[in-house]
Amino acid sequence: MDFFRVCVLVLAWTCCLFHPRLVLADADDSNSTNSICQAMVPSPKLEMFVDKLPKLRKISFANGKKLTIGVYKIKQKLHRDLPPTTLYAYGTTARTASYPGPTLEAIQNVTSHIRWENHIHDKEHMFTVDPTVMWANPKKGGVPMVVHLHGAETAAVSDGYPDAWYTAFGDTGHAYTTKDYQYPNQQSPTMLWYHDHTFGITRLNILSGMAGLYIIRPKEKLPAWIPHKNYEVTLFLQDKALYNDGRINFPTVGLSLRNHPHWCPEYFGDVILVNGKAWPYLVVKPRKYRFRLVNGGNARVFELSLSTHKTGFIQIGTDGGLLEKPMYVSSLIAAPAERLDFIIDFSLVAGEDIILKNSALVPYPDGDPAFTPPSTQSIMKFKVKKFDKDDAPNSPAIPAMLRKPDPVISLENATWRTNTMIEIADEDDFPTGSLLSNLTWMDPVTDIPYLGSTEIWEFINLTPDAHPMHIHLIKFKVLNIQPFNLTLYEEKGCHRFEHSYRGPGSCITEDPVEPKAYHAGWKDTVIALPGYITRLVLHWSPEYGGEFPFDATAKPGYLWHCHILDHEDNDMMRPIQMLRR
Ligand SMILES: *[C@@H]1O[C@H](CO)[C@@H](O)[C@H](O)[C@H]1NC(C)=O
Ligand SMILES: *[C@@H]1O[C@H](CO)[C@@H](O)[C@H](O)[C@H]1NC(C)=O
Ligand SMILES: *[C@@H]1O[C@H](CO)[C@@H](O)[C@H](O)[C@H]1NC(C)=O
Ligand SMILES: *[C@@H]1O[C@H](CO)[C@@H](O)[C@H](O)[C@H]1NC(C)=O
Ligand SMILES: *[C@@H]1O[C@H](CO)[C@@H](O)[C@H](O)[C@H]1NC(C)=O
Ligand SMILES: [Cu+2]
Repeated sequence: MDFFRVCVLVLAWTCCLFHPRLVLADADDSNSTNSICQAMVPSPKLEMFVDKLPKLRKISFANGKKLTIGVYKIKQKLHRDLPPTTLYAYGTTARTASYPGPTLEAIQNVTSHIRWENHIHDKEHMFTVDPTVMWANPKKGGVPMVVHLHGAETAAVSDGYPDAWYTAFGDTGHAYTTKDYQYPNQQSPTMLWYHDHTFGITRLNILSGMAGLYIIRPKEKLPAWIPHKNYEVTLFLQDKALYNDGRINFPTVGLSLRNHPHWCPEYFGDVILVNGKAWPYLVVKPRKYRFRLVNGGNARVFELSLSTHKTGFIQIGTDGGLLEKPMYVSSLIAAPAERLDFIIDFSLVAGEDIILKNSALVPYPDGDPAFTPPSTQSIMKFKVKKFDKDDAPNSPAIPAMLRKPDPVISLENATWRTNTMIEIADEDDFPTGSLLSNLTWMDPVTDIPYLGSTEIWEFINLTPDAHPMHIHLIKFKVLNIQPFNLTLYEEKGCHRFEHSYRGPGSCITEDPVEPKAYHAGWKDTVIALPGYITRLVLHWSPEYGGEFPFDATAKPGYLWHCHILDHEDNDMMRPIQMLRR
């Protein structure tokens, strides 16, 4: 272990200050009990594209069904040649629990009721908890859990507040009130996802399997241009590192041993799983398919492309629903928790095999090739069938406008909130955490928006990495992004960023520019690039205007945080308390 510690140290010194380098441990070490952060043993070599893409079980809320979903300890095969993997997974029963959990299908404007139960009877988590990172820490042991429906407009008591956790042994967090959650679904049809949000161990719980998809379906029939039924495919992406015996490899040894002996700044796995299988394949007909994708990984950003130039992606939606106009692109970017809704026309590649590839370097965007070994550059394969005279015709052309344009929101009286993102490091320059405006989760609430108000939020990213920022309760749009000189900041420090200020103490050198393509549409999670100010327009109202169908000012309130789970767990998370004017 000392050897790796020294290697990491030397490499970190010789490279840029804050990016620790990856040192691959020897595969012979695969039986060792220590797994070293950012120097994990490579996963076993597994043949790609041998497993079929799993079709996730669907449960519909039609006819007012009330569901009970528990978390259970299960075993599931993640690849043909691997023994079954132990997971904590959601399901209506222990027998049907799966990773990812069942896909829940709600209907727009029809409330869904779910009772979320904890059936994990392990006294200790299957992964190493770092007690120096503040966490739920239940008195009687066990695995605490609490469920957040990501992207949902819902009451705070149903939002999965980090301190509202509970165990199977009766311990609860101080904000716990109920296991019975309600989701009004009064928002545009889109794909959300449910996942764990427990204080300080979200990274462990989601990696262990606690995640699933949730689709809000429209009441009315879909327009004919949207491929549906057999031609709609959901894709849940996650990267994991695995041992030969099928176990998930999560670091037991941290990077900054003095400060956080077990916490790793970013978890990157070298096995890419889709719907719970490593590098699966899907047989498709030579026609259009709609794909609804979420990046459920801890820290890895995916940049998707196809192994052909004959067809590409037609992006039709993002986190919050349909885009106004389709985007014809050859690559798509999804940071943790972001959703993509896109169409691929396979009629242009009948009879061919197409690989869905990943080219993002991580930590995103400048990254390190060592965290992006060849195994992470393939995601899955599409085996496109030849034309058959009995095939139904392809779906009709995609219209130039997908929906009514959004009304323009006036920024006249908007409140500005300026937030910095900083990375803190120990004496050896190993990251020990990241903070929002230099505050921790435990600091008193400072973001107290009025119901119905409009705000402009600025994320000033002073770290070397992109952070996918997630705000609960509402959706937002990106106003603009503005570059500043990060080198100047690192050398001299800058303390004034407000309103594009450019005088002494500022590092801003250029005007704001148009947001990137991946910033388009209604978002609940947004990539804040390093060296940029990312400005958002937030409207603290329900999507359809008027009043929320619940009291949004009620306790315990909401939150915003980085969706790199390893950051979120280590204080890159802040509370929000809504206020009535
Ligand atoms: C690791 O464990 C496996 C199974 O227990 C065993 O066959 C193998 O020899 C071990 N390898 C080393 C390097 O100890
Ligand atoms: C859903 O409910 C909202 C708020 O009551 C309303 O404005 C909207 O028109 C409804 N949509 C549908 C499709 O019923
Ligand atoms: C902004 O505030 C002023 C003063 O209260 C008010 O007259 C004006 O209508 C407001 N503008 C908008 C767009 O709300
Ligand atoms: C952050 O806060 C700490 C005290 O909590 C202070 O020592 C430090 O200088 C602050 N850093 C920045 C960049 O403001
Ligand atoms: C940023 O600041 C550094 C240090 O002062 C300087 O060398 C560099 O030219 C600046 N870069 C830009 C794009 O202005
Ligand atoms: Cu982050």
